[in-house]
Amino acid sequence: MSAELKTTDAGAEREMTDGFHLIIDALKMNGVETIYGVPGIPITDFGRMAQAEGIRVLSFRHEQNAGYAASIAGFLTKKPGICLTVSAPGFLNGLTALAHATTNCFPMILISGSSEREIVDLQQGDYEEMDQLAIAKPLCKAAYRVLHAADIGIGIARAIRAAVSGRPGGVYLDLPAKLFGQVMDAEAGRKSLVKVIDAAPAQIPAPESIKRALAVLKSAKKPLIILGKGAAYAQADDTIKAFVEKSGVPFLPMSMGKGLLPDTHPQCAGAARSTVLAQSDVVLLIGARLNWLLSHGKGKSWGEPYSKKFIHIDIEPKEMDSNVEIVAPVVGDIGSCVSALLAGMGADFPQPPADWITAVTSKRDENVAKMAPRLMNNNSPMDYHGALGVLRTIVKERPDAILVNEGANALDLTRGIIDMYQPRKRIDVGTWGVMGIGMGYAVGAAIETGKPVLCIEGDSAFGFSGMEIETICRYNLPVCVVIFNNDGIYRGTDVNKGGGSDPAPTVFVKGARYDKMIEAFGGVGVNATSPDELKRAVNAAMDSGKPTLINAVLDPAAGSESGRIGNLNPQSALKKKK
Ligand SMILES: Cc1ncc(C[n+]2csc(CCOP(=O)(O)OP(=O)(O)O)c2C)c(N)n1
Ligand SMILES: [Mg+2]
Repeated sequence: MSAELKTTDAGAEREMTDGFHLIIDALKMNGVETIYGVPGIPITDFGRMAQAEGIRVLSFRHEQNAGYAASIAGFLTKKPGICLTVSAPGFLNGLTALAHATTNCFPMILISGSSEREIVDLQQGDYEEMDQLAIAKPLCKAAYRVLHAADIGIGIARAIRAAVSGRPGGVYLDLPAKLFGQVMDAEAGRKSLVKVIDAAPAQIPAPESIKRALAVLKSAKKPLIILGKGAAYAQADDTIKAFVEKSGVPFLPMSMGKGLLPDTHPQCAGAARSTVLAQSDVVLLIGARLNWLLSHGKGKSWGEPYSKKFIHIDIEPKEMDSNVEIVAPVVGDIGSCVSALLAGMGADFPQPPADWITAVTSKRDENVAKMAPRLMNNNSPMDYHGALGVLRTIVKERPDAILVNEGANALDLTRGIIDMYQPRKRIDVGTWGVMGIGMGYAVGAAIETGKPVLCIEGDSAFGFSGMEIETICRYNLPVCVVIFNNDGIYRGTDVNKGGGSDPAPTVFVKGARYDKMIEAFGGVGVNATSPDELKRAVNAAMDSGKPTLINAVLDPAAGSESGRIGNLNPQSALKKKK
């Protein structure tokens, strides 16, 4: 613990400490090793001191990216990722990532300095005045403010527990500027710190819920398991694999659930998605919500009017019956629930009917075979399939690398084409389909895992966090960014229908050379015009570990409106005008 001697009014020498050091001590006591943030008043000195005390303090160019790094750190480690921001504008920049963490159920704490309470509350116009606590509250799982140095220990303990227990999420911790300088007796300070014991206690499912779930699964003629990112988060990889394999049931991984079992596993139904969704009769959801990503569990893609039964494993009871009836809710943490299911299966759990397995595997094999020749083209300029064909092989050869992915076509086609082999290796836009996670995730993943990172980025997607390539170079992180440059959002061929000189809203500078950006910071830039060139450049980057940015020149006409979700664009009830 850091403290110093001070002479009190009574003249006696006492060891004293302050808010700065109590926060650092509380974080360290609870295992926080890294802070992601942007410095400024009132947290500049705090960052310096935290670094001096052995916490890794990573400084970004924009708080949103620091926040995304913290959020993915939470997903990858099951410990809250910490983002540190200045008041008002810095806080607001970080808030998007905090809301993103909450929506995606990632544990994260946004710690923000704030201005003088007395002035803020009377709205007297303080430097960066804002009632941050009130603004954060509706956007996160919990929000707290600490006013007294003696409460720092309990405040940080509450924030940590709130972030990781139950369904994880984002927590806001408001630290007014005055708090940092508050002084108190060091011994009392030491005693005020709280080490959080069992921050995310196991939540054991009710035995009858397990029996019910197994009975429903047993009755299935066409069962399906869906693995969501909650299943990946749980770090119950061996139990989940054992359960899925023992059941013999085809499984469908959601985007960030890919790799829990390899996409090449004989039971993987990823390439037969529409068939299994429409035709299954019993669906077991493990850490996957029936939100828009699964068409809310109803409608044409689920084969309606044909109906099916859902078994749902989730830690949040409110998730049950959120969109459709759940006939077998299993509420608890995923590790405990799946262990209980596995134990309850006994030795002679029936395998799914052979005709269902044959139907699923033949559809999958047919789709995989259909795709294969498209992935082998060496066209220049490239199309998505040619570029992804080589990247797919690179990921296969380097299964422990982390894949970051965002864009529209760049996202959907990568997700469909690139097989994953290990859990928590694919990290992407998540529940909101948000652009901007790219470089923040890359930094967070490289720091937290020590593994090489490959980012596959749409040219628009990259732009949201592009300045962080300086951060990547500054910390010399093993990150290779591939930009699928098709000159715009969805594609680069739109024209201004008004006929003026402005380009269409979806179109960017033609023939942009993103590779030159990283050269400004000492990284390696490559312009790749064919799959062969792309392959060479990515392999070199992954071998060297040097920060690299590859401008992959795609045909501007490659890509479709909104990738795979063009159907979500609103259409007028009126006939289209010319
Ligand atoms: C924060 C945010 N702003 C805007 C969007 C809307 N949006 C969806 S995809 C996309 C970019 C798609 O273009 P690109 O990344 O170049 O991928 P492409 O389809 O061209 O491969 C945008 C702007 C979003 N999802 N998130
Ligand atoms: Mg694009």
